[in-house]
Amino acid sequence: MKFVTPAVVLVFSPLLLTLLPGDVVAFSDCGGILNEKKGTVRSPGYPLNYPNDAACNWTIIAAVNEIIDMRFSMIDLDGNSFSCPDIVTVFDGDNWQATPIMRFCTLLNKTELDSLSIRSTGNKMYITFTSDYSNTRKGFISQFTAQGRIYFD
Ligand SMILES: [Ca+2]
Repeated sequence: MKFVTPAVVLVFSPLLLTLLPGDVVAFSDCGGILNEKKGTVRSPGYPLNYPNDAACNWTIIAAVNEIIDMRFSMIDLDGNSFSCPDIVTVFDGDNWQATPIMRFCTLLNKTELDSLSIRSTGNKMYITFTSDYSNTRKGFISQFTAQGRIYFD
């Protein structure tokens, strides 16, 4: 009996190490409908790397007389100025046919993140995230706030 515990550890720890950054664990936070006044949208698994082959979409719905302000505090995606295998897009509406506000597929530094201004014109915002079959990174995290249409910064 005294050998059971070490045997279990030996069997399972390589499996756990394999799964941690991988495909199975992370999908619980992949998309949804959000109608809170404030909330968070982040890549699946964050702050671990996002999985390959992810396809997530979030719809934020504010009150009729509100707009949505979104601030990203981290964007780190697999991509560069030549190719965008993993991509986040924010749309000014509630589906992918709405006007895109902004699209990301690389690493942004703090100055770049701070300079972003992402606001809907209406009370809905739609965010998509897709990753391809290889190379994952930290992903992204953002906070959204529903605000009255007339406001001062
Ligand atoms: Ca990738």
